[in-house]
Amino acid sequence: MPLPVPVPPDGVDPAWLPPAAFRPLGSRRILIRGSGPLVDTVHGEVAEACARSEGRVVRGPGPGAAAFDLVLEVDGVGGETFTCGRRDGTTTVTALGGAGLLYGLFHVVRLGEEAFSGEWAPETHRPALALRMLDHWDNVAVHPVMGQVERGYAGGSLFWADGRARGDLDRVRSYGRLLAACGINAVAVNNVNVHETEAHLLTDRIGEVAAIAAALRPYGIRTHLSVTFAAPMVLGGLPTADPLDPAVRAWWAEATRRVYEEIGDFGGYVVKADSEGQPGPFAYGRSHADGANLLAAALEPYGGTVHWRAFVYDHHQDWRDRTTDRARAAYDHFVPLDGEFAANAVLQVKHGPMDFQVREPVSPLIGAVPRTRLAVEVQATQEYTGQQRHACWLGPMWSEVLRFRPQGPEGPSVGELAEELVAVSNAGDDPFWTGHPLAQANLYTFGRLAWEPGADPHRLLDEWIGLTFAPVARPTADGVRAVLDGSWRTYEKYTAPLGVGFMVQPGHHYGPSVDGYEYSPWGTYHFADRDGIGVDRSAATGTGYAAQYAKPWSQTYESPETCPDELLLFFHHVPYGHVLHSGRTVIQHIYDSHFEGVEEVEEAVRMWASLAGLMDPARHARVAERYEEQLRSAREWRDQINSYFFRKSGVPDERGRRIC
Ligand code: GCW
Repeated sequence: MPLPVPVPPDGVDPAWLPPAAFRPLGSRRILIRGSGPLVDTVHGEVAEACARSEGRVVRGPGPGAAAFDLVLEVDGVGGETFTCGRRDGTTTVTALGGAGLLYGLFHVVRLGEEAFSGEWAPETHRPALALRMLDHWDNVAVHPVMGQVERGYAGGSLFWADGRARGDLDRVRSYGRLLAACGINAVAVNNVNVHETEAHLLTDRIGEVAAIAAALRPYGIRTHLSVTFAAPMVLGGLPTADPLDPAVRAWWAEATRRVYEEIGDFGGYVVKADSEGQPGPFAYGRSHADGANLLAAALEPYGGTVHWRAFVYDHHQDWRDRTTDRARAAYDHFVPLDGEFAANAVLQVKHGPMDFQVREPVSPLIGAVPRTRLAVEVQATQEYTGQQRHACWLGPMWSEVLRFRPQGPEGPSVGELAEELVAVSNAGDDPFWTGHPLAQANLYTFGRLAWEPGADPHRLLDEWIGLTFAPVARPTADGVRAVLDGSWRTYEKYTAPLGVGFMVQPGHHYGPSVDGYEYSPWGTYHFADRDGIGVDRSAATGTGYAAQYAKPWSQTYESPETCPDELLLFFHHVPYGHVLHSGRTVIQHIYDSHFEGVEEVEEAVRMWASLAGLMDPARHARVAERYEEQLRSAREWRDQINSYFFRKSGVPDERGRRIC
């Protein structure tokens, strides 16, 4: 039986699955072979596309493939792999399982007319990373400071409303469909900061999680849950959450058994422990391996996984203390535990050592735990990259991370070392899903990169443009590409310079405040004085962080002479007159890049205006409105940063531009 395609509520943007994207497929004669729930989903998709465009679909063994333009068949025992080729006028997708067929179908949609022209030998497509996951930092209850979605810039939660799981889950089904179309296969439905209400999702409110899981399942997505390490105390009334206490172990085993009674294919737990006030094993003198293995043991009988976050650092640092370096923390905590984690425990590591800044080196932890399963975490929600008010396409940044080779040029890339890729989701109940319609490109690119970490992100951007604006005309494609392509570097230019990071307003993290975190306990400093700026993280004279890397990176980063310009102030404290590889001094680079960054935003605003009339007016208007704010904000960044450094250094701009 075909499963009907979910219909999102009126006014919700179709994102990268507009009906027009299905037209090439929908006008064909299509045969579907195979059975099972995901094949029913594929059947529903194809039936709807055909009904719209006068195609024809047959389900069953079929009368010989030659009579069809497209054959979608399952031939195997399961899995996500599919093969696609074209011969004698028939395109064939052969998948190992229902999930593979679903991904094969969306592959054909992406190819469009190309899927039905010429001939090509069968090509096999399989995801490089087994788990491609979104973590939602959604709260059930609206948090007094953070709102409903922590660091959420796209309205309220997709899953939770009025204090409980949404009754109408059509929007969630549509979300699952969008995610499947870019290759995502797992979702964690609540914030890693687990507050009191949300703690109960694990036990007495698991039925609500089950309802969400049921809505996502038809699109091949497994549901995960963030849990508090203190659950045995908070929910079970035990006097301790000590991971080695038998009563604690029994409590987790029983709680987990009940979870699987409700959700047979439950993915597992996500845990933020001993981090920013969340409880963890340190309170009992136990290690993070003890903590993770406790939950791993409870999940093991059912095939579940615990995602244990490595974001553990001291957030009560004394800013006067120059020896403590937050960047070192994840490596220092977790490298000694390599080899101690259970087989179903995955260490989830932020891609950089600090916190999702516009520019950071790759976390040295990623290359240093060969006996630990790794998930790399990126942030699609743009906490530090414009909060979905600024257009900032992060594809190139994530791609750089995934291609980096932590053990040196001959060693494996991050995309090869990681088993899984996780993004903090940027979606909410906003009609455009992501607040800024162009931020949809981040979600899409993330999913596709998780499938194929070596892919050229620019190709993925073109894919997104082709689908989202289908049928896309040249000027629209060129215009959208022009405003997004370099938008990450543009953002970098007008914000904190040369990898130094932060300089944001405390708390909400939007907009400039150069010294906002300079005398705070959060470990995020730039140390600017009248002579220079930057953090000395060298082994010779600094915090020693550079030595956490394998060669050659430890050497590359150790010296200001070899350190790449864009990371210079992350690794070194240098005088304003220090000459970069670019030939410019640091201070002149600060001035120039800030003027350039704003000019680039001005150019993007003009480009966007020229696209009026070429697309859905509501989408155009929403982006135009966001650009007004981006331009205002970029000018504010430019002027505050330039004035600050002019006043500190007393060095005038070589080009005599206006700096207040
Ligand atoms: O970047 C920080 C954010 C917190 C977030 C934390 C984390 C969920 O400011 O809001 O908490 O990272 O990743 O745990």
